[in-house]
Amino acid sequence: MTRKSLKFLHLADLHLGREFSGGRLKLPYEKARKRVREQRNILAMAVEQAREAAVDIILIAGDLWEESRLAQDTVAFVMDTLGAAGVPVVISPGNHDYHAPGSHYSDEITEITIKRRWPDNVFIVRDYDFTHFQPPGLEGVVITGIAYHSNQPNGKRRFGVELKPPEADIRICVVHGSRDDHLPAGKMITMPFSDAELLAQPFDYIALGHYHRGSMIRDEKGMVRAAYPGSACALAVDETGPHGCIIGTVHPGGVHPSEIALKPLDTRRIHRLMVDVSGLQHIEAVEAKISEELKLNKVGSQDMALVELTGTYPGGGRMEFAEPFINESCFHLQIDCSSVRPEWDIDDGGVGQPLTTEGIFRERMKRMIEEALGRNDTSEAARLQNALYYGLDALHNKPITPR
Ligand SMILES: [Mn+2]
Repeated sequence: MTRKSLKFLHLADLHLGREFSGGRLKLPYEKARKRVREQRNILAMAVEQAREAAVDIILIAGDLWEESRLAQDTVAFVMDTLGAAGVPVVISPGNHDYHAPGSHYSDEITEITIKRRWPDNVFIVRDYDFTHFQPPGLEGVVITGIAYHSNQPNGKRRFGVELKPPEADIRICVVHGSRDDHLPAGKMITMPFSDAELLAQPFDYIALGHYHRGSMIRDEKGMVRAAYPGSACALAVDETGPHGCIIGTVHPGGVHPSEIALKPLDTRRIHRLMVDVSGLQHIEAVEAKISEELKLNKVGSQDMALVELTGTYPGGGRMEFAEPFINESCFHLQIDCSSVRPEWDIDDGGVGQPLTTEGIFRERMKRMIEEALGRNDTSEAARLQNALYYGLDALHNKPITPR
């Protein structure tokens, strides 16, 4: 029998065990707990999708969980969920869900901790070198995978040499690694590769994991030969847009772009907006402008948003938003006012001799601020800056608001 195609569901970077509190979104405890359950549900939804789309195989390209932060019951949940998939599931462990003698991809460990072994349909790649196998029931298909043994940077260029998987109609590789020239800021480099290195390999499709933003790599014929689905669940403030898994159909030679798509699974999205408050004079106006921007950017009631305010405002970044405004705008609204400057521009003018009381006051304070900065005394400089603004408010008969 010659196999003409294989339908797959490709998932990566779910990061079960991640706590959602902290970070720039600052989710409070109750909302973070809710996200933890939603995140687990995404795995169940992926398996449900696999069933609905009648895929032949599920490919998990690493960071399914964080070995160092696993909740007691996560492994049993994962075993039950993947065990019920009804099709082979291949896992290539990544840097966060590395396979080691003491980690939960080891049957010896799960036998001790939860008295169970991994289900028969789940194939965990446990070799630290490329290994190849034919999944049972899928004639003509060969899968190649490789495991991480720790959460450490790994600069080895594994795709720098030509790999030699056994002959098959369709050959797939499942791997966690870093695409050159696309490394997000602050991301660890693990098993780096270039597009050219990947495309030179004899795989029809390479299921990638590690980068939390999705992308596809096409060959010169326009066929998709590798892809990152991105994180299955929106985890941090820069993970905007839809998050989920890839469903595709691979043929010998690759995946036609019309036969591969991201299937969103996360029911919430993260939005990041900048709003300029210059010219607004009261908090109600600021709230109205933020509401308008949320609407323009289609922030849904179930979504999360970080709004970064810029520009100038009478009191600077000191703003107190009404509770109903914060609570009712969407699931979670975080407003960062730290970049808003008071409306006094202390850098204006300053040419020649100051002629007015205000001019002398500005010059004197600016000099003191510079001297404080010269001593690297930033807190003194900040205090003097506040004093300058208080003084300017007073000289102009403006209300003095605490900074
Ligand atoms: Mn990773």
